[in-house]
Amino acid sequence: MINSSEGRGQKAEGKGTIKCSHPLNSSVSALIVTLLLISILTGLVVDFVYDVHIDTSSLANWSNAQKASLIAKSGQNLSTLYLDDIKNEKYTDQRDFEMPVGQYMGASIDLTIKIEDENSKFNINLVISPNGTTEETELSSLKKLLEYLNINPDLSLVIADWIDPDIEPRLADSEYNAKNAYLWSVDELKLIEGIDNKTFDRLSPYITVFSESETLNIININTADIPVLVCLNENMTESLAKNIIEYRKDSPFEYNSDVLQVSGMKTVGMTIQGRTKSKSSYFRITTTSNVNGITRIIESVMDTSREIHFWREG
Ligand SMILES: [Ca+2]
Repeated sequence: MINSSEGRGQKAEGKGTIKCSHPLNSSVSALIVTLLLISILTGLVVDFVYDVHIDTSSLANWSNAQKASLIAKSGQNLSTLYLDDIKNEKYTDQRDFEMPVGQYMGASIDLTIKIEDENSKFNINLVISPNGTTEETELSSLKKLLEYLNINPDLSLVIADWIDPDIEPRLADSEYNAKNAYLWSVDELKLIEGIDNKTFDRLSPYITVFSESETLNIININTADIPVLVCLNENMTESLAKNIIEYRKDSPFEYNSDVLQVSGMKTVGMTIQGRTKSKSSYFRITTTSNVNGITRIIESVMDTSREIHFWREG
C-alpha cells in the first residue's frame, strides 16, 4: 500500500498542478495507510482468536466426551446392583423403567439409566436350532406374531432363511444375500428384503436376539405384551392375553402355574407352561450421560450373573 501511495505522488508532481508535498495529502495518505494496516491487523487478530477459541473448545469437547463416557460406564456398573437384587426376588414384573440418577456429579452433568426386560420379548434367533434345523414351534409363533401385527406372515420364512445355515430358499429369492447365521442385533432385521422402516418399527419392540434358552422361547408372563402372549400358542387369543394383563396388574404371577387362575386360561394355560416363567434374567441396560451438552450412550445386554452379551457405545 505504501508503494501505491508513492506512485500517486510522483504522477501528480509530473503534471505540475498539485504540490506533492502538501502536508494535508501526506496526512490523508498516512491515515489511509494506518487504517488499512489496522484493518489487516484486526483481521489477523480475529483469525487468531477464532483459531484459539476453536482449539480450546475442541479440547473442552474432548474432555467432556471422556467424562460423559466414564459416567455412562459407571451407570452400567451401577445397574449390576439391580441385577444382583433380582436374584433374591421371587418374580419380576417390570417390562422397563427409567431412572435419572439423583446423585450430584457436578454442574451440567447428569446420568439416566433405562432397564428393559429382554425376557418380555420373542427371541427371533430361536426359529433355527443350534444344529441348523428349523424349530417349527418357534417358526409358527413368529408367523402368528407377524399376523397379529398386520405384517405379511410369509416374512417369517424369509427371516428363517436369513438365519439358517443352508441356502435352500423357502420362497423365491428368500435366500438372497442371506446372513445364514444368528442375528447379533435386532437392527440387523433392516437388512432383510421386505423389512422396511415401518415394518421394523412395528415389529422391533417385541423382538430380541438374546435369551438363556437356545431352543425355546421362555417368556416372562408378568412382563410380555399382548402380541408376544398371543404368539405363544395357536389357541392364545387377544382376549385371553388381555385377561392375563388385567389379572397381573393386581396379582403378579409368582409361579408359572398361577396363570391357570386367569379367566379362560385353564386349558390354554397348560399348553404354555413350558414357554413361560415369572422371573426374568436378561436385561437391556441403556445409560445416557450428558456433560456440558456432550452426550454419550452405552447400551448393553446383561444377565443376572453379570455376563455381558452385547455392548455398544455411541
Ligand atoms: Ca439360509
